[in-house]
Amino acid sequence: MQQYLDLVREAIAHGTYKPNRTGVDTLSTFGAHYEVDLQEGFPLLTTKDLSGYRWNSLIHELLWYFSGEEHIRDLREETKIWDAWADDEGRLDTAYGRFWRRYPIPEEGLEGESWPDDSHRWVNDGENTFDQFQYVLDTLRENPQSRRIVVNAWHPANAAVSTLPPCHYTFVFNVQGDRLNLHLTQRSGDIALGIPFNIAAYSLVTHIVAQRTGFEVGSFSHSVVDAHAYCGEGARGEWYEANREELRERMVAVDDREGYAAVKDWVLTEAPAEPGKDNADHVPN
Ligand code: UFP
Repeated sequence: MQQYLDLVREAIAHGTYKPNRTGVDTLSTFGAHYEVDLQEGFPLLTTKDLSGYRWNSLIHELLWYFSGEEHIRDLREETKIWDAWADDEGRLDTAYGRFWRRYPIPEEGLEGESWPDDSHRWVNDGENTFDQFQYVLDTLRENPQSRRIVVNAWHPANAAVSTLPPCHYTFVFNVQGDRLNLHLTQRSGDIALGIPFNIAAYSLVTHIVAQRTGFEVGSFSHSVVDAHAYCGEGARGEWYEANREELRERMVAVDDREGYAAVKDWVLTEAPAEPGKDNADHVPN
């Protein structure tokens, strides 16, 4: 997928060298955007192995989102991807599905505001929460021209204290003719590790919802506010900074897969990794 390789090139050639909370520095770009026509095929990148356990993890993670659970007690039987973020009882301080299916409604709204109450079909029984996904399915069936078909996983008060607030935090469905499109906004994207999974997961969501609501699948459109490639910590990070110009020249000259592989080999050969800190996995390949 050329758009993905352009994202890699843009970050490595022109990105800002940027330390961050992880301690592994990044080359970062602001405001990446691309669009994929899902009629032309499924965007499962081949630059990263997304088969076997990784594909299964993606499916189980998605099913877990749809379940609306705020804990990983069932999910962790299938995949370990969320284990590090959960407490001993399996609870997470931020879980996407909990917001997709059970977004909190204020106990007391301000005067003049409208909120659905218990008798409303999108409010879950027994708790004051709103099912955004049911709203999406119903609206696509009843009022498909709506421009309000939004799912929001971002809760500002939760995000302010969460150890990992949502990265892919909001998406919008949009119908054009008989095609169903999805636009995802992501605040932060690891180009090498996270983004290939994010592309596949939301393309799958588009397919699932299109099938459930009787639309043809349309496009997946993706905006990433901070799209970054992790480059290294310690000595490797310093090497990146010292060799920015040459790295930029080599990246700009690349126009095919082999070219990318050659730059990666050059980086891994030239850049000293500190013992135990070889982050080759993070180098886009
Ligand atoms: N990240 C992704 N996609 C995801 C996800 C995380 O790329 O779906 F959950 C990456 C982005 C970033 C890190 O490198 O994880 C989260 O760190 P921060 O919260 O500091 O942005």
